[in-house]
Amino acid sequence: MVFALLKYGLNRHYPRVHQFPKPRDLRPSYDVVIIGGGGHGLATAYYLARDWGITNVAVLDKGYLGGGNTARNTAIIRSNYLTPEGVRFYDESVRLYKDLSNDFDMNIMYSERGHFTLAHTDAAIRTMRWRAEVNKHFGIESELIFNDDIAKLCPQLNLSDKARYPVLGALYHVPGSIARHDAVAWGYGAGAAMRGVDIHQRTEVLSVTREGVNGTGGRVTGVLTNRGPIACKKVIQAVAGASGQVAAMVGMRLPIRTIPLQACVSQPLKPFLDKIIVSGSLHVYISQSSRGELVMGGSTDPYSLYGTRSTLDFKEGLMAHMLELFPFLGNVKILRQWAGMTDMTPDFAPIMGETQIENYYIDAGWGTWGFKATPVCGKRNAEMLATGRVPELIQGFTYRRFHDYNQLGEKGAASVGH
Ligand code: PYC
Repeated sequence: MVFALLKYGLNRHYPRVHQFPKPRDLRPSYDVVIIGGGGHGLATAYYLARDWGITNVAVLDKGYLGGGNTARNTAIIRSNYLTPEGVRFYDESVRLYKDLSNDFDMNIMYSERGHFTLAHTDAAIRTMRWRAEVNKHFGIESELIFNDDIAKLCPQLNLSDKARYPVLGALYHVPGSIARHDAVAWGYGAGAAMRGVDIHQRTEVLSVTREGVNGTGGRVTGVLTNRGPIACKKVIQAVAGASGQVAAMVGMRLPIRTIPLQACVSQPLKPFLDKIIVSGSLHVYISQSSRGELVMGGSTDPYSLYGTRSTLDFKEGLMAHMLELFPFLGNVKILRQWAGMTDMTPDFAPIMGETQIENYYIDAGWGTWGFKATPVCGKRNAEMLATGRVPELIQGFTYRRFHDYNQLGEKGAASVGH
């Protein structure tokens, strides 16, 4: 505290200016092109510049910075996964998140809340116990608790045994947190741009140019955009919601289905809920933001679609389930509703790393869990692009697992009903 006061009080450059430099023209060539200016793409650019000194980098986005799923998620951060690969990966992300406000010198409003995944059946209790054991094995604070303890930690929750699906227990994950999602994108974007990375909005990639193409292989030489061609040494795609379409430009067919996920917020209420509550069986998740709004979502829509429209159906179903958990919220009004597009893989784990195209890398398959992976994706993508080696932490997420029957089986850790 004293050190921070001195550091800032005596610093002529404080408060630091977080403005983005003026957009530049497209350069004819870059070392690295990142397709997608959402959290993952911007974080990759940030760590490339900060940790590896690689700044001849372009981030291309067909819309605006952080305007896709980064702006549409419900900002939950956790590492209570089921597989060792998932737990270790998201644990690194949580650790990076905790320092992000300091790294950026900008408040991302990281708030540790504690995260409850409710179990309403014996089968769910078994999965929660399993997750708790895997988590503890990797030093992560998660445990299976029962209703006496739930009532102490979250007295607002309806724990009546007369409920339609009574709560039997919960996986309680202490580090579960929320953060301001836009601030995460701005922090990474500004940090990358201030170090010399070019961020080009409204710049759509129309095709990826390759040489030596034989079937689906070859080597990347550049991209063609709506603003002209760019030559480059390496390309990574990080375009949640459009992963299949962009991968198709290099002849890759991903095992992904794109499905809308809707969410909404209520009018602001006096703070009453300082925990994150999830029930996959009731298709509900909820937290209260620092503005007092209840941030809520349910299950994915029951069909594949490239669309972000909202439906009354979703809202009615979600509210009915919400009231089972919090019956006293009956008069609360909904303020806004929206949707994002989730790229679902068959094993509910992401696809990261190299592809069969030389120098073409992928960051995809983020389903309903992409926001929480933002820092670790940026950090490890940057390492991979800089060194040419796939970091051990993400090797399990290779697309090859679908050829080699090495799927991961992360479905039991999805918060969202499917
Ligand atoms: O995976 O924690 C999660 C989540 C919450 C809402 C959407 N995904």
